[in-house]
Formats: sequence, structure tokens, C-alpha cells
Amino acid sequence: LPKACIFDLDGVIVDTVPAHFVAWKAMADELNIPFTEVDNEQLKGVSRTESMKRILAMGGMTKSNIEIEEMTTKKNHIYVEIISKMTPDDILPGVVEFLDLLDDNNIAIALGSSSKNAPVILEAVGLAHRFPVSVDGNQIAHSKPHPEVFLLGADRLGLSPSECVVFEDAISGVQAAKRGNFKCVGVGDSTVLSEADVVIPDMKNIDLTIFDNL
Ligand code: B16
Ligand code: MG
Repeated sequence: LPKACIFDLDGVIVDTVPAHFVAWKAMADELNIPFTEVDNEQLKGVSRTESMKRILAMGGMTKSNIEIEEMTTKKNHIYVEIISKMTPDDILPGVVEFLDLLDDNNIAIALGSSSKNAPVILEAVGLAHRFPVSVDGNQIAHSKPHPEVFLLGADRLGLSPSECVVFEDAISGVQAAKRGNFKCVGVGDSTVLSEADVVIPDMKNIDLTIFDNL
């Protein structure tokens, strides 16, 4: 068994992926850049500024840093408006049961999210106390696929990457885990997350056998 599990937030613990998509879609529409849920896969796990740059690149556009800052601020207002209504009902199915199972087996729990909104979201859904080690977008210089967020998490746990398993729903997050020498469970579509060591469709009904194939 691993000594710890490090969880991504958006798309693994809470159902915020649709909210990010709606907010980015509003920005893309303003710029007349076509933007679909398939395009959105490329933004998952990626920082706010880098996400904006990727949308502009999809439309073959460039903007000044000031304009990018204005657009990301606007996107975040739309996003925060949606997440301000979050409750424990927005925790993804199976998550609480799996956290309980890890606790029962003395496997440590940490958060590794690119999101600067992570602390607010954890409070809103009532899970802040479940993540004594919590690394988020406010504490890192490099967003996924850079491994910094997970390496900092392992460091705070006092563990090496090989003792931790990362749970991720994003291509960039799986890449970050692998680059940091972590084992990685992909949560979602196995064709999208093919670089993960094992892929599960969602967090429902997971037990400790998930670690058997890592
Ligand atoms: P924010 P995760 C990531 O969170 C999201 O997947 C990604 O869509 C978002 O752009 C990024 O956080 C930054 O979020 O704008 O709230 O700072 O999946 O790493 O938990
Ligand atoms: Mg995610």
C-alpha cells in the first residue's frame, strides 16, 4: 500500500469541470473563438493564465499581458459566481467513502491542485479538514504538467514520490505526476488519460485493490 494519496481537486474531488468550461466558453465566445468540451481537455489542470493563452492560441490570436490579465479576471468572476453556490452535494460520488477507507488504513491524504480557488471550494463542500496537507495554485510557480504541486505535497507529507499515489482527471496532471516519479491513477476516459498507470472511470466503489496494479 502507498503511504499517501495526493488528490487533484477539480474533476476528482469536486464536480467543477462544467463550471470551468462554462466560464472559459463565455470568454472564447467573446473572442469569436470556437471552443468545445474536447478543447477544454487541454485546459484541465492548467493555470488560469496559461489556459487563457491556450484559448487565444486555438483562435490564432495574441493579446498583451494586460489584456490577458483582464480576461482571466473576468473568467474568474464568472467561475466564482458559480462555485459560490457549491455545497457538499457537489462532492463527486465515492470520494468521501474512499477518504474514509484511506483514514482507516492510515494512508495519508493530501491535495495537489492548480486552482487558486481550492481553499474556498474545500470549505464550501465541507472537506477542508480532510486535507491537512493542501497544495494549491496559490503556492506554486509552475502549473501542471510541471510536477511542482505534487513534489511540494510529497515534501510536506515527509515522503518520497514513490511512496505516494496521485489521482488525476487531467492530461496535464497525469503528466505532472509521471514527471515527478509518482504512480498515477487516472480518473476519467482511458483513451484521454493513457499515460496514467491505471485508469478508473470515476471515484465510485474504489477499494484498496486499486493499488494492486501500480
Ligand atoms: P483557478 P485542478 C485546475 O484545478 C483546473 O483543472 C483548471 O481547469 C483551472 O484552470 C486551474 O485549476 C486553475 O484554477 O482559475 O481556480 O485558479 O484540476 O488542478 O484541481
Ligand atoms: Mg483536475
